[in-house]
Amino acid sequence: MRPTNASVIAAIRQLIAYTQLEDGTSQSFRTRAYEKAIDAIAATHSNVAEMSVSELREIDGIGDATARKIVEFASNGSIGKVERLKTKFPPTMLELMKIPGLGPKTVLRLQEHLGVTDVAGLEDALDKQLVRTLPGLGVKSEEKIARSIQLLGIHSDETRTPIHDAMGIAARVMAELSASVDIDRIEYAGSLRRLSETIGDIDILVASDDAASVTERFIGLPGVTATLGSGDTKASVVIDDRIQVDLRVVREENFGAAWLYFTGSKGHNIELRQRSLERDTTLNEYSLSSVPTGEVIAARTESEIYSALGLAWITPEVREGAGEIAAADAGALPRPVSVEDIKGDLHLHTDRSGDGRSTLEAMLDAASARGLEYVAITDHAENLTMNGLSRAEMLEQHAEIEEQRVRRPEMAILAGVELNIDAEGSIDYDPEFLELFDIGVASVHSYFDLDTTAQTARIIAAMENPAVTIIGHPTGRKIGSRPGIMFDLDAVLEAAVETGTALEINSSLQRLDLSAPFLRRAVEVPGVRFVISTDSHHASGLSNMKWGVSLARKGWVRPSSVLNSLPKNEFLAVLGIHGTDSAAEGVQYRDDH
Ligand code: DGT
Ligand code: CA
Ligand code: CA
Ligand code: ZN
Repeated sequence: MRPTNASVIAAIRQLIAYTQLEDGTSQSFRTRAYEKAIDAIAATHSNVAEMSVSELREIDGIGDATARKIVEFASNGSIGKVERLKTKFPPTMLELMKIPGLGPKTVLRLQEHLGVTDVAGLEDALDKQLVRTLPGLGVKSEEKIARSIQLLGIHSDETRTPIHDAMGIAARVMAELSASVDIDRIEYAGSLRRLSETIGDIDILVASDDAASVTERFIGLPGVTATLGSGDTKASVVIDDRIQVDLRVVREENFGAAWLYFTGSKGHNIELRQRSLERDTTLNEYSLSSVPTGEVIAARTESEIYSALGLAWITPEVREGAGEIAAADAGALPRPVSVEDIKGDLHLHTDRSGDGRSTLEAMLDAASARGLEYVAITDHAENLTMNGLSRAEMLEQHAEIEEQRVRRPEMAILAGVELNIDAEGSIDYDPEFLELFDIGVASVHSYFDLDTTAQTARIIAAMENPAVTIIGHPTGRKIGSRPGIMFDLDAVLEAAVETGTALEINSSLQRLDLSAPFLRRAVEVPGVRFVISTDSHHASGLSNMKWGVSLARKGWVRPSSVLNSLPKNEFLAVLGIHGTDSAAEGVQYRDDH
């Protein structure tokens, strides 16, 4: 079977990492060409693995060298150059490059001078204070690297995968399996369904009457690099040398019981089983049955099982064995936020931002298609290196937004901005210019290394600025690659209430920021308001709203505390913006009081 575009992209990403090591820099002409090719493949609807070199070269963004590598990968399942470089640079060196502060140059020096090629070796070298002896490195960089390793929770035996990567692999495996064999239903379970930040293994559940065919196809899927075990109704494989995927096949009438069991968590399961025994019933992966008669009481859906246990269905994100069953029993679990609750998206970039990929028009089309009543266009402000917009560009955009308001009278289009919080908590532009915006999202994009006191102070200072409505991705963390800033959450929450600043729940699976543990603390503080935003850099990004909503559920966030669940007019009123339905008069959203 031909590899999918996702597998081709994964192969090119690996090629990029090895090329960076070969070139000793992350910014070479060659790696830029590969990156452009990835963008091009991501944008095409055809399967690039089925194309010839000349067909590939016709795609804008794919050059001759990359085209040849794609064809090579499509026919051999590997790229010769990567295989050669693997003998020179062990794959564990790629793990090292993910540590903040370790670029290809430093990783090469570690190998050359200290023989360090993996995280365990690096930790050892840090302990012996050897890293500071390398050219270009000192005590400070040594401390920074040690701190990154600690904060990221990277260990030499770390085998967990960031949810963003695991979700992509799960989606690919599920699509490929559904396409190759007849199944009644397919869903993911386990930590992935609970929206854990990192995933140990992916659990997939299939309903089918022909389990043997399903498991047989499963172990033969493209991307399978090892089979760990297989039987008639279950199998485990490794995908892309990277993550284990467990498959279970059940009959449709048992699907609910199996889905409940394999979603876990273990703690939740144990408490549920306890509760079921108290009712003279027994719960396992097949059904909930009566102890005295053995008769099946519920098995087909999760709801039927919860209901038989005297509970309303519990959303998977909160199934952590952390008090959710007692809360559900007492009717104290919040109603889970749903995508339908969300009426607007308040963090969107257009291609005016250096890292934005779609036009204003395309972003608004995507918002309309999703039925949104309002949006905020929040391109990067000028202080962000490379990606920010000058004042002149902002003014040009405001004119463009005016035109769109006339063409889309039903949608409130806010002229917003994503401001950069500097080390002291100041933001871009000046107060007069900032008055030209309807809404401001202020985010941390720099100075990740300040101490907790300084981080707390800069966030609070930003909240006190009248131009700031929302704090974007408050910690700035990227799961698995950047720890994010540390601040005093209680102080920040108090300031959020006092200043009426909303906290963003960023929907990107790489961020999931604020995190669920922080959200659970934030919901305890009366008056804290949230917004769930996608932070889209492409029109396709608006569909990530489902992850932000899922994160809000995991944080026990009530829909009523989510600002962008309000209908348009109420939302505009809360912001103190004069909404008007008459676009012809020229819409003025800004508050002039
Ligand atoms: P992971 O893979 O480490 O990210 O976390 P999970 O929760 O996906 O764990 P996994 O894959 O070992 O098992 C999937 C689910 O199956 C787990 O959440 C609950 C259920 N399960 C597995 N083993 C047991 C067990 O020994 N007892 C109970 N009650 N449930 C189990
Ligand atoms: Ca799992
Ligand atoms: Ca598993
Ligand atoms: Zn942004």
